[in-house]
Amino acid sequence: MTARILITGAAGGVGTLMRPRLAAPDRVLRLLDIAEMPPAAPGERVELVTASVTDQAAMEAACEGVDAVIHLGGHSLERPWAQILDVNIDGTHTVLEAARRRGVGRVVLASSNHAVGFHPRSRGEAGDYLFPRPDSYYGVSKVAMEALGSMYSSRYGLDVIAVRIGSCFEKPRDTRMLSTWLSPDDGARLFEACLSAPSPGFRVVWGVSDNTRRWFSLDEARALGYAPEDDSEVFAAELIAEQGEPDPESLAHKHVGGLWCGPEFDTAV
Ligand code: 15L
Repeated sequence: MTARILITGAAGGVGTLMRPRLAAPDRVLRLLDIAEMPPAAPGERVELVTASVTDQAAMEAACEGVDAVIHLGGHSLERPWAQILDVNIDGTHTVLEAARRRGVGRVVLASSNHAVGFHPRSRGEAGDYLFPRPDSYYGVSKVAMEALGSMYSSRYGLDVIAVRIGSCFEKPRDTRMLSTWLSPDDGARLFEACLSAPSPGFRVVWGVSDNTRRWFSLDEARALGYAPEDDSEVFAAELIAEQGEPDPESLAHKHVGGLWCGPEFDTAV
């Protein structure tokens, strides 16, 4: 039987990178977003749904006949509290509740390093299940996402995996991302592991490539079956030539969340 995977926020950065990479002959990707998405290419097995993750009825309809949800939808940067509350926190509740009501057994949640952004880097590698220390309202929403995922797993038996994504872009954009980069191909490998691991229950894993300068543990992700193949080090010489050697005392490198821990992010209201 063909598997059907619902991807929320499919028009966003990570969604766009995952669309071609999660395609498979025996799979239909149901892509949901409020933003416009490129139409299906010839032979591409996708269904496009225009809806908001905050719309309960639309989310239930989108969950119909779905085997798993990858929830990427929501604001991906800092926003005023009301917007974070509505789209990221209430939206995640809406998605999980829709999955539960429609009998979807597995939900993969796009959490973020900003859920634990204020952890000082001086403590060494950030382990799995690090206690929340959000650096922003956005980070608070990722903590809430993990809490909601935990509750839906414990109370209703859903398999829920929260991925604390580092920085998922085509290439690392600065020297911090030499540590936090999740290559798009490794991102797809990690999501595949999240989709196929037998009965994972509730897990929190780091979403990062096997970077030489990695700050995050890969133990729990590997336990799910993730086998990363990429390392940001191939971009190191170029980035360091442009931006200088990373200074552990600088704002960008002092805490897990980098610049998000600085005054620039004090302004959200
Ligand atoms: C995130 O969670 C953001 O969505 C993304 O835009 C990056 O800022 C990333 O974290 C990061 O920390 O590099």
